[in-house]
Amino acid sequence: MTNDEIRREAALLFPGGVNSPVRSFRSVGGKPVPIVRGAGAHVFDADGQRYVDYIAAFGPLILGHAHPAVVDAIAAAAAEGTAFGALTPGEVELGRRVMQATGLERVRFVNSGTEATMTAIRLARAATGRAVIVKFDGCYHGHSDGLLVKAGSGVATFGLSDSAGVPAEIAGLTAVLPYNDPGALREWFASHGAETAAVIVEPVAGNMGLVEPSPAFLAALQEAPREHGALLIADEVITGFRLRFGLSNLLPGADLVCLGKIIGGGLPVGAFGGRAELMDQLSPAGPVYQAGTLAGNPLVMAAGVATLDLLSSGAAYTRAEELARHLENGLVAACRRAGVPGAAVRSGSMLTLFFREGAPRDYAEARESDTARFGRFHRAMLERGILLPPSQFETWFVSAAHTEADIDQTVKAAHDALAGEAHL
Ligand code: KE4
Repeated sequence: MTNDEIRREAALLFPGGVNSPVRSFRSVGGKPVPIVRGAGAHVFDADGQRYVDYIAAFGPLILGHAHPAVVDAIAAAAAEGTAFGALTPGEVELGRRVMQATGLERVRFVNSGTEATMTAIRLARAATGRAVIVKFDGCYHGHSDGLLVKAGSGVATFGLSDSAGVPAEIAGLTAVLPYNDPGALREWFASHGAETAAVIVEPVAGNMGLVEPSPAFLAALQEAPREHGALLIADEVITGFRLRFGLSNLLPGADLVCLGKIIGGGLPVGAFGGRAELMDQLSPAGPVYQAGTLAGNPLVMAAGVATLDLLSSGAAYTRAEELARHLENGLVAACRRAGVPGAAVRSGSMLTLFFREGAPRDYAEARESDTARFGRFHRAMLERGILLPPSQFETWFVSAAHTEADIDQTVKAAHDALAGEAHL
């Protein structure tokens, strides 16, 4: 099938022609690119076009596509059976590695980041006997009802539904505060601390584009909830095992941590963990129910074990970060030469190029970016064989499989793409 044939048939089968909205390319214009194969840092569409890939499946593929050791591990596991609905050695193998690298006393595997954050919130509500959750504008924690909430009119207000189908009664249990605003967080707790079960936060925000936390914000996150008997949930679905071999270490005081993406090596996964006295409130040890037919699936566990074993030496992080720094510098130079306002924000091997002056401190500032320019840039880069995440508000991922040649090709493409932009 060609790109067009796949798109045509997908449009008849799936709402919006995709199985996850961002893949539709609607926010950048143009048509979604059907990918048929990946190898290392490259992916290939159904028409045979090769791209240097910075989507990386939105984070899991820090080792690149189809790493032989990961593919072999999945194949070997599959040959023994794909699912048992029973305890398996693979869960123990991956669980041990996750706990050794993160220091979490207990962990539970689920099938997505959404399930991880949804259940961590349920656990926090049970542990505190409180109902209210705090999240931050621009952070995304998956699509469970209580997290599809947008900021109200004021600075720190109870949320409004951000999706049809989420009743106001549910949205109203989630407060939405500005990211990187320690004052707003402390003010919230001063007036609503007694009813707040937990705060959930991305230690480095990856869903408004990459926005880094200020030290004062990190401090407030670890002080204010604790002062009021609330829990801190660190959503490390992106940052976990991305910035280093383990957690980001930006929120060491978190009571619960959510993981996903990298720990499944590209297969469907989520996980959450924390102190035993908290986690042991989960069924069947305790009264908080959560379950999943394919939780701890042996193929996912095998892919995760192979991935973490390849990451554990730390060499992949050094390599990926070095290449990402090279890309960051090249993008900044390309914007400067073209006279285009641009800010490259990088944390380890993840980065975002914002078409605005200066790195945004929160979602309001990220939204000031020239998204129309990003759409033109995305299409121009695609024409030059570079596949970027199809939104100004997503994060680019560099893998250990990228090469200097890939980065040079990307930087040259950016120069060419922006040169054509300067007059716009
Ligand atoms: P999933 O349910 O998509 O596995 O994970 C939800 C999630 C939770 N927490 C964070 C910090 C996340 O970034 C995500 C999902 N990330 C998006 C892209 N940034 C997934 C891409 C998509 O929705 O197609």
